[in-house]
Amino acid sequence: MSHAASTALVSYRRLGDIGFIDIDSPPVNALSAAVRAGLAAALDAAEADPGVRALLLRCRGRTFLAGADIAEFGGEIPGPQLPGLVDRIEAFPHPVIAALHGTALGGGLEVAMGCHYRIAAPGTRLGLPEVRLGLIPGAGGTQRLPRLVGLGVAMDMIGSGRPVDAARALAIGLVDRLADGELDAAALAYAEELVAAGAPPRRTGERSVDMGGFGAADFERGRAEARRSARGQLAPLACIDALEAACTLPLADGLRRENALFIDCYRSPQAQALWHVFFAERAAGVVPGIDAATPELPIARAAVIGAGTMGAGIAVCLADAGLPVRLLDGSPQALARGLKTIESVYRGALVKGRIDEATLQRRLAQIQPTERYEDLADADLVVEAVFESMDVKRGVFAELDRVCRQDAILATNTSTLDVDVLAASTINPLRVLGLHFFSPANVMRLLEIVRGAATAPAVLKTALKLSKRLGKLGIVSGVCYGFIGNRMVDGYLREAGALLLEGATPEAVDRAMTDFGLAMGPFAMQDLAGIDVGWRVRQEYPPAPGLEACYVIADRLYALGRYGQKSGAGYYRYGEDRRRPQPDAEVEALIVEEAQRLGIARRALGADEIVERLVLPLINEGARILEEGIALRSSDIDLVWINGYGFPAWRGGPMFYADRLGLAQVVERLAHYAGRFGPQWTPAPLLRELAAAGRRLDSYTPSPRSSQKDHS
Ligand code: T1G
Repeated sequence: MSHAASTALVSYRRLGDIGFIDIDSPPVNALSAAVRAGLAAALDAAEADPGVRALLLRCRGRTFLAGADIAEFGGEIPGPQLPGLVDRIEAFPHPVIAALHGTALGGGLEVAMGCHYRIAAPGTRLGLPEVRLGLIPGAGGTQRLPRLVGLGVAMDMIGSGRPVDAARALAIGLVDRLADGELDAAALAYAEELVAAGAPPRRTGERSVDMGGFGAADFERGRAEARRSARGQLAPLACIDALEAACTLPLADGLRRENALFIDCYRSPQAQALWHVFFAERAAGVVPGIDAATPELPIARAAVIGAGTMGAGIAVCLADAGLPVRLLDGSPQALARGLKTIESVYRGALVKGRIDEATLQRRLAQIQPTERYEDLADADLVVEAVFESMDVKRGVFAELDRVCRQDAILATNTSTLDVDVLAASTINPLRVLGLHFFSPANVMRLLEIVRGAATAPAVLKTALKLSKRLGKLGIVSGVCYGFIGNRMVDGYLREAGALLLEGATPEAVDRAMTDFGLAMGPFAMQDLAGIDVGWRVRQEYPPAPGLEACYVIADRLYALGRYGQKSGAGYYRYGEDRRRPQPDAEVEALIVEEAQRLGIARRALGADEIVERLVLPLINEGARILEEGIALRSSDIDLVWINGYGFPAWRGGPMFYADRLGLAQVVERLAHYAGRFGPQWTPAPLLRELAAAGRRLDSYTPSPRSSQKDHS
């Protein structure tokens, strides 16, 4: 056997006419510098091998190449560059066949598109998700994909970053064949068939783009849509620029244009923020005290208590994960309403083509209503989602103690109440924790998993696995008022209320925050959540002395019955289309009146001050949450705000944003406002400590905490 070449991760060898390049770099064959170097050496060997008639590129392990090595991102990219390697594969004088399984993503799919033929195992997912990392495909993907699948499909795949499955890839011409049976055998047979047929190298780059009737105006429309739906983001616009180049420039010039656009994105803070989010999501599941040896409890049957909006949404989540669900409510009317809500959710999904009629019927059959606690006796997991009152919840848990098996997990969906107090009211607090879903529960990806002082490791591990099974992003929080997300909302909404009295309008504040990148500003958010909900929480947790004024507008709106979208008016007025808030002069007048009554001189406030006054309280409270060990790491706080409160991922979340600003500046600005407005702005001790040491929040790991309930 001659012309073989092998590095630790990549090998080349030939059997008969067929050369094999095998890549084996666990866990996901990321195209690290070492893999690229190995690939370069393998190509050297193959190019020098006179006996090769076709080249088969394969990966070992659970997936084909999952793209560039994101862990290498940040500085200069070392070693052989991927675009050059893809060009060498495309230029190879004999057919090169890519055998795809698991995922072929980003640079991995670009390598496959540099190959001349592609065969995929059924179920393989193929995509160019770079835009989700603040990038564009940088190894020819924006030039070769439209040549293979046409401009329309390429725009959608590159603009959304969404992968397609193998069957769809075959239908759009992205792969040539689906493997029938074992992939290695099918791929080898395909290579031998191509050699026997004398098939030529089929270079994607030599094809032209089927524009499918697209014209220059369509690119402009695409840019306008990207500016609207991805406000402030660079990569979505760069994707369109690169695709336009694929349609207007020869391949070599198109590749140069792509590379220039790629480098612009690569150097942008937005990309760095999204890489942070990528690894933050992977780190979130790592919890002290939980490891491979920690037992996991089986969950085959679930139950939900309370058929209100949250209960119904949670039941849908559990059913969508394949679980039979008992939905309990003491009121037959509420139960009927809950079932109606559930049916309307599934009918909506049917209309949108997300499910078919058979699935709808199956899901509805999975969710069985009951008014009897005894019907929950065989549940492995019970999620309580009743009215937010400690007495009501204690009553429910007492019933669960009576009917449920001792190893059943009892979870509360409370958003503010003390999980430890509730757990202590049961006979076995070890099996109690919080599962705080966000509304609508079947849509929102975030799940705060609230670890009580007594929660057993097995129960916590089971909850973490369950969150993945539900397609949720599970973030572990300790017990305190409002856990991570809602606790931070307090300061944010307090300042929003103060800004109104000082001269801003609800729409100016909301616009400043949406221009900053939030999905929605604080006033539209309160109108969505319900001004009455905020008022009720303030009855249980009154504002700190001296800060009452910050809530005076909200209290006045409540007194007027202006609860927000649900009552047709709140900070805004709402017509038929509840999503279109209309500024309301009545609210403006009310604000001016209250400012006068409180003797507050109103002034013009710029967007920068508005953003600073709202984001700094998030950072400050986030730092307290971190130093108390309520959150395990600052990136968990970022994920809560990105997935639960619409904080822009391309800014990395409030804590990452703080690290980018520099903690010294953050502390200086907080102290500035403390001087102007009072101790509520006092910088958190952790911020001062880290700023003084020149450290970042993401370098801080809180000491393992015992339950601290004294968060005042
Ligand atoms: N680089 C580095 N590490 C990666 C990685 C990558 N591309 N993908 C996964 N990992 C690590 C991950 O951090 C985790 O590590 C472990 O692998 C398992 O991942 C030029 C520039 C492939 C679908 O965006 O979507 O190519 O936590 O837990 O749920 O145009 O990982 O165990 O230490 O996610 O089975 C484009 C990113 C890059 C794909 C598997 N590629 N990866 O999901 O496992 S940009 C991507 C994924 C690019 C070119 C450009 C998923 C997965 P740890 P996991 P999973």
